Amino acid sequence: MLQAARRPKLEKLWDLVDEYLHNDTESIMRSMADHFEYTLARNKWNLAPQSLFQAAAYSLRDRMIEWWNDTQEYFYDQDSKRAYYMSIEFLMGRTLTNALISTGLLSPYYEALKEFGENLETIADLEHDAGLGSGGLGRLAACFLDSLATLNYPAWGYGIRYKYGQFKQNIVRGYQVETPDFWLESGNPWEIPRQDIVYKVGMYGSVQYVTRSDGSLAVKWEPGHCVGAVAYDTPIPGFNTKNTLSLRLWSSKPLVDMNPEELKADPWDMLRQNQADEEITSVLYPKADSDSGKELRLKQQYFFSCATLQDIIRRFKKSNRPFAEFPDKVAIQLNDTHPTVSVPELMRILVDEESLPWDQAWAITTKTFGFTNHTVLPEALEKWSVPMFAHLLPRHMQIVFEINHRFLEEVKVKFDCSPEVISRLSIIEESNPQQIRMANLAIVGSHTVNGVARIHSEILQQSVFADWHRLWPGKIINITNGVTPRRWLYCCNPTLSSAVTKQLGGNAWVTDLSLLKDLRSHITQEFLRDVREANKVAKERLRKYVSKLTNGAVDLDTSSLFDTQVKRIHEYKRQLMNILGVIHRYQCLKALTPTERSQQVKRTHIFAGKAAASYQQAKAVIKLINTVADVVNSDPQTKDFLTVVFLPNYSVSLAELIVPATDLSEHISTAGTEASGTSNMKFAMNAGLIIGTLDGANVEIVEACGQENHFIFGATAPEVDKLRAERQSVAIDQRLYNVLISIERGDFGASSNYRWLIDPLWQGNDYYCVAHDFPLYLEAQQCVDADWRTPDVWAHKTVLTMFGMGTFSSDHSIHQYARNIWNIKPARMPTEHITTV
Ligand code: NBG
Repeated sequence: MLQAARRPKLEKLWDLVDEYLHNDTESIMRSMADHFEYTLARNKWNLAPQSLFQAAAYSLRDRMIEWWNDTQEYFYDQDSKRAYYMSIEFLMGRTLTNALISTGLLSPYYEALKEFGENLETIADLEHDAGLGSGGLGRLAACFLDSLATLNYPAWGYGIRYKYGQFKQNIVRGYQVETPDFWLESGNPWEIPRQDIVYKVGMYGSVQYVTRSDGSLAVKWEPGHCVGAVAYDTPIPGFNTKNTLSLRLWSSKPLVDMNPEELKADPWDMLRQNQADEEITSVLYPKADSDSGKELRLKQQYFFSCATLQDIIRRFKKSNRPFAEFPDKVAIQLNDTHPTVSVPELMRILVDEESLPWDQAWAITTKTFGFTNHTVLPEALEKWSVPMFAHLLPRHMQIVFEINHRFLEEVKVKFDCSPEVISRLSIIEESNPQQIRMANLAIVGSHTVNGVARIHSEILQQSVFADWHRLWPGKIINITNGVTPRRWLYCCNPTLSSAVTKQLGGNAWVTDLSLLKDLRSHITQEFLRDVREANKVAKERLRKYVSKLTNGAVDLDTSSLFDTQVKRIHEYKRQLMNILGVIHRYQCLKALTPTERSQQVKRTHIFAGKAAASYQQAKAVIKLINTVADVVNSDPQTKDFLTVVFLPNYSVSLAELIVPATDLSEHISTAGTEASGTSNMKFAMNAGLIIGTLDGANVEIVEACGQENHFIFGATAPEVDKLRAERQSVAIDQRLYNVLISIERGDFGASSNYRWLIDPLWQGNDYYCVAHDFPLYLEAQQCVDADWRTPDVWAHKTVLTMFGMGTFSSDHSIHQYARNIWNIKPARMPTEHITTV
């Protein structure tokens, strides 16, 4: 608790505060009862399970706050350099079980809830997922926070507190229907609103030139409008350490006093303006199909960048250091291009507000930022139109032009670049209207750029960012993604975790996953049995979930092979190829005699994932999967051998259920398109096998676990390039032909539903190489069936896979970021208060 030396006043108060809360069952029950009565204002007559969840969460939050305050003070005392992870998405999922396990308080809470007549699992299920992200990028940010805390690095996460997270997906007659996800409906007990931490964020207005006291000329931005950014903090506990970090999310609010001229306006206009201010942080990825939608997205990016930088600078200034030392104390990571407007914002603060000369400000800026690229898809490389940017952020526009001008001058002098190269390197694209290329700005403004898997970083170096790689060799590096083994093995698969702990004689592997490799050389029969048992338990859990979801209509056969593809629905991920393969299997089954059929491998094909609301092709895939499921599951000839399910509303907590129950997971993107993928790591860590292409992190996973243990197929990235360059039209394989004809015929409802999917294949307009890879995919699936028929072979492969996953922990990735990009060191607080799990 706060050190005596820094307790200026209220000695009495500190004496009282200095007592830590107790962690025995009875004290926890007492804390919960207090919250029940005083925080939730409930009485014993209305003890709803939801309030029990909240009381548990509040009481646990109290305990985390103690360690969290200590941690912040410890970092301050250590004068540690801190890393700041800026991300527009944090896909946190649920918190309760994870936080209990990290803090070592699982058993007293389990007992406490039992005393109250409830089961911890049931209570944990009541928590609403925090779905402030759409996929891998946001979930990676959440895994990284867990690792940063666990490894005791001084770090903060910064993002946006959206009122509505990623939409809720409903399936109506097979179609995806989106409804808003009001995740805060029952409140969010984990967050602490900091109404006292509010920053002013300016927008619009004009740029003035003013004379400083020394006679020099300064530029001053006079914003036309200001909004407030309020901090909401969530404690992030580390596993088996007291260190507890902060995720600070910003929420927008009106700042009437800051906009005095608006005070005179009509009160109704003012109200509308206030609502518009609040809307800045309403929803994740507002629709960008109109100019106002685009402006709102840019506003969100600037809003959170501006508030975050003010916060970081305020903290830095407490140490009374000169700005030259800023990069010695601050490392900021730009998670993809969304926070890139931070580069001109830091320049504006340093030059306009702190009066630093441009060159010094630029040196500070570029030593501070690192930039991670998460995709090679051209549509995801963000651009903003210059007129829109200049209207919203006039001063930043000037700064971006100046950065670009100086950069291009330097390039021309130092390097002999052709005009084409110069125009590709330019931050400004000379289109009509001109566009700002945010990736170029991020590269110029950062000292290091990284890709997220080896093949992805190579593609960045050799193609997407090839000019930059020639310009600054060594600047683009690779740090392969990872996932946290706490959530993705220890918590979500307790049976398998216990088996590993038993094998290794302790749970040190939870924070050092590389220990798994020691088990590779002596696989025991007992362990193989344990792995099978864990898989059975997980499958049974999923069976119950699906049965409840479908009101008993779908009862999964847990002895069947569970083949899973769960991720965002996108053409490049090729869920289409998967479902076409399922139709082929269905056709094969139909053609067999009952005796032959009974000898086939029984399979359950599981799909889940959301399609972006305006993405027609992806939505058509969802409709096709659901219709195939209806047909296949109700066909008396096949239903005992083949089941297809689409689980609606894919989320972190649904993944926690699906991952441990999966035998085979599909990562079948067209080679060269998936930057990394992280669910591949989750499945493999849970002893699942992979059917996949040599894309993203699959390449490294199969290298680590043995390619012979997985089912790798399809064109490689260079082959895909060649296919595309030569515009080779691939002949349609007979099996694919039969499948397409069946869809055309209306076997799965009106074929007009699937025009988006089928016509390009008939026309040979097959950018994602589905027709090329389809026969190879079917062959790989045949190999899967063959291995599944010999359970011993299968079991060995699963175990070898799991034991090969040591380097795919996010801990491993975070150590590399800390060493190779941020230059930060762990700062672990003394551990006397840890209760072990
Ligand atoms: C995604 C990639 C994935 C990758 C995650 C995390 C975006 C923009 N990119 O392949 O598609 O695993 O980022 O790096 O969401």
